[in-house]
Amino acid sequence: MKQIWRRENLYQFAKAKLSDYLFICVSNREPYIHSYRCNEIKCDTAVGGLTTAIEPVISAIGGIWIAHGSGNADRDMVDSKNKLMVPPGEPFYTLKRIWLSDTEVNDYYYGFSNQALWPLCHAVDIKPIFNEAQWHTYKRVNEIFARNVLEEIKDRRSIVFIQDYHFTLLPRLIKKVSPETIVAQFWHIPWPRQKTFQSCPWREEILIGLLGNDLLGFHTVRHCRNFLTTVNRVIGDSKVNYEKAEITIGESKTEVRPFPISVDFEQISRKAQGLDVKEEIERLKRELNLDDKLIGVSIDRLDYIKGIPRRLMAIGHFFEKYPEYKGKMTFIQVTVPSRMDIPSYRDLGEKISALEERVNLKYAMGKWKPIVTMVGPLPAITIVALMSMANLCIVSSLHDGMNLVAKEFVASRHDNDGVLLLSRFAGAAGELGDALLINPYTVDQLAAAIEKALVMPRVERYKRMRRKRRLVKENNIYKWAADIISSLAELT
Ligand code: GDG
Repeated sequence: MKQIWRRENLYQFAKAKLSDYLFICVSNREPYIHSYRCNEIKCDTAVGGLTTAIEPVISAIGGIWIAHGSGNADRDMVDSKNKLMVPPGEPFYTLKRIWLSDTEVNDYYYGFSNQALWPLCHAVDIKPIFNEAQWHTYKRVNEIFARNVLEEIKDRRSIVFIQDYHFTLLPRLIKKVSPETIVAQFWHIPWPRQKTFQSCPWREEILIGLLGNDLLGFHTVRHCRNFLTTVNRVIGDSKVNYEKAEITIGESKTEVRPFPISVDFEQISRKAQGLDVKEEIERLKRELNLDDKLIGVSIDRLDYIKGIPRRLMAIGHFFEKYPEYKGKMTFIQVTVPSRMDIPSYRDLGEKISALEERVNLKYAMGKWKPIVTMVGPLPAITIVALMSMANLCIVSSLHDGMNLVAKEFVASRHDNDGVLLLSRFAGAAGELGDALLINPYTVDQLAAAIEKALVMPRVERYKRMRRKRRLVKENNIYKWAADIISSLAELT
């Protein structure tokens, strides 16, 4: 039996390995966002596992989290240095908020990050837009963050842990001024093939920026390899050692490593067994008229990488091909609107609504309709309830760095039941081979996989789910953080 990482042993481990260092985490999105609602200031926690993984590390070795202050009440909560202590209620670390103008947010976040880098790295239906003005703003915002990070470092021994594609230039900017600082970055999305990346007009600057990192993490070995090959082709004076997964340029060396991100397995599994989840399931079944129905569920941010339109077409196709399920199976689609300032995201929202309407019009019978739509963000308890009550969960991303929903579904199934239909093109497929692996581009195969899931014998469902649960339990979010800390400790 492998060691199971928990909050407590991660805390001890971080303390033992890195306690001489100041730990600075940098991300675009803040772990806590303050907003005015009904004339009161409310605090929301960012969804996803990052905060869960980083907080034990910060609490063990002391540190600061630097992020863009995006809430409309954020400014009213900080001191004169734009800082506040978090989490609210039991504060133990500092959050430093960076202010950006509307133009900066438009060009750096909605522009270069999400209309150039995001589509470039996912390489699916939407093509990147390379806009010179947006690129310049993106550079300026990276410089703003660099100044703020360096202000904190002063001459302290520090580790800077940067999140994601919003900050490709930041590592080099920090290293230039503070070469002894250890800089690491985790890239939460795929890294594309080198040929795809070559279409970026600023590819060299971006790669040189990223090679300011001592350690660069991706979800999968494939993303690491794509990165090594890209650097090998684009940066003439780099030395790429594929065996050691290391890149050297002059004096600087970057280690490239896979760290598959995960979820807090035990917390989700425990939550799923709670009385409140039971009550929430009863409420949902009553309100959505699902009592004797088979249930399918998908939960996604509204993003074109998640393959939602083809999935809805597959639901229609399923009822066409297997009409015996009409009135007996309901598919619940939860979508959380995101990046709605970008035209391709707005178009996607409209396309999805039209498809849902079409499928429902065609197949509805009496009170029953094939697709029930829920618009998020829904409370965490509703998400766990939906996952716990479903016979199957579909993750049909066209391309996805990891996909945490797949792992959360597994963690919530303490009953060992439920079938996961998982896209081969999600990073999670590398670990969760016991899922029904699907090709999200083929609508009829996806429909056939839904039927396969519904007729799968109980023994097989249990066997597959038990194996997946063991895997996610061992490779949980705390192990993700512990593996990164081990690699960082080797650099000290
Ligand atoms: C990026 C990469 C990578 C969703 N709806 C609600 C809700 N959620 C939560 C899910 C899950 C999270 O949001 C979504 O995580 P994903 O991993 O699926 O997707 P991205 O947002 O695209 O994240 C991805 C990830 O970074 C981490 O590295 O896995 O590949 O694209 O936790 O449960 N949570 C609540 N209500 C909702 O309605 N409370």
